[in-house]
Amino acid sequence: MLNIVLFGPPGAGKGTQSKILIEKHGLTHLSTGDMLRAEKASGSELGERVKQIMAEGKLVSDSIVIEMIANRLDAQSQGYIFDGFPRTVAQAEALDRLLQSHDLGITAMVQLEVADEELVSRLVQRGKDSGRADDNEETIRKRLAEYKDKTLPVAGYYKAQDKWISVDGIGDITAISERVAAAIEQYA
Ligand code: B4P
Repeated sequence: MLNIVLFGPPGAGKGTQSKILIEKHGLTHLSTGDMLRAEKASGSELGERVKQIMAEGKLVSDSIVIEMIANRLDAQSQGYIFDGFPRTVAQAEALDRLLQSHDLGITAMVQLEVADEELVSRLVQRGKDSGRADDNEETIRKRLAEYKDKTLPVAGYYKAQDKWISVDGIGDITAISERVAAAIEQYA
């Protein structure tokens, strides 16, 4: 069973590469960004609470995202892609505990490496195409700072477990997916 953490800064291609991996391996896609946007769109009380945090480019609290993930683990799943989660070391520790309680574990963490200016340019373009509120240059810079401060240490957490793989995330989407596939094969 494959359980992959797809990791990288905002705009690195996590959502894009997740779709390709899901088709190839029949995995369950768990994207905390998608879940939070769905909460916002539903107008729920939780959605109202996270709306402002996301618009400011900050991270939503660990307890909210951990609970969202815990509620979506499914005994029938053939494996998971964790997309945009864990984003803090506390989330990574909680994920390990959660998976262990189901006799599961993370197979590998794939980190997509992309330079900041390329990230900004991709996300500004997506903002124009999709109207996504947090894809404007000011918020993107804040999201990148939040990534470096709180999320990058998560790579060290998986390095210490010998589960970390770095993949060049610049170039053609298909070529990147081949790099990701080759990286995962070392662990599968
Ligand atoms: P996310 O939805 O996870 O947003 P993201 O980091 O921007 O990644 P995304 O998957 O959307 O982008 P992708 O790289 O695929 O999070 C949004 C917010 O939710 C966070 O800021 C935070 O507030 C909150 N949140 C989510 N999870 C959380 C957690 N665990 N804890 C706390 N808070 C949390 O794609 C970007 C663009 O690049 C696309 O337009 C794509 O088409 C393009 N692209 C992809 N690959 C490319 C390539 N090779 N070349 C050119 N363009 C490419």
